[in-house]
Amino acid sequence: MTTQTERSLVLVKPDGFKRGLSGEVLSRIESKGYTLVTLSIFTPDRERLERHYAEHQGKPFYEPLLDFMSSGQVTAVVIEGERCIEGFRALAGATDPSVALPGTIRGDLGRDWGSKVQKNIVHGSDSPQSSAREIDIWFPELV
Ligand code: IDP
Ligand code: MG
Repeated sequence: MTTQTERSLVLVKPDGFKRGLSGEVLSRIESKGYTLVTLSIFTPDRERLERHYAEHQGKPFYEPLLDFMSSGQVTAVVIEGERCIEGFRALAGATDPSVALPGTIRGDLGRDWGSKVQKNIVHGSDSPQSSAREIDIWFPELV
C-alpha cells in the first residue's frame, strides 16, 4: 500500500502548556517518527477558536471549550509524515481522558478535573479535510 505524506495540526492545549507538557508531546511525536514543520506559542483569540471549533457550535460544552482554549498559551504545531493524521490521533487517545488508554498522551497525562469541558492536553486534526482547514486557520502562511 502506498500512502501520501500528510500534515496534521496539533495543539498542546492551555492545560498541557501550563503543566509544562509541550516538550513531552513533541517528544512523543518525534519518537513516533513524524517531522515538526512549524511551531508557534501564543494565546488564541476567540475569533480563531470559533473558526477552529465551528462544528461544535451549539453543543453544551462549546462555550466552556472556547473559554478554556482562550485561557492561556497553546503550542500550535504542524506535523508531517505518512498517515500522521490517523497516527497522531492514535498517540493522543480517546477524547475523554478518564477512558483514554494508558500509553496514549491523554491516557498517561490527562484526567477529569470536574469542569464542563474535557481538558485533554492535545488537539489533533481528524481527517485530511480538517487538517487543510485547520492549518489555514492556525498557519495561513503555510497554505
Ligand atoms: P477530539 O478533540 O478528540 O477531536 P471533539 O469531539 O472534536 O474531540 O471535541 C473537541 C473538544 O471538545 C475535545 O477535545 C474536548 O476538549 C471537548 N469535548 C468534546 N466532547 C465533550 C463532552 O462531551 N464534554 C465536555 N467536553 C467535550
Ligand atoms: Mg475533533
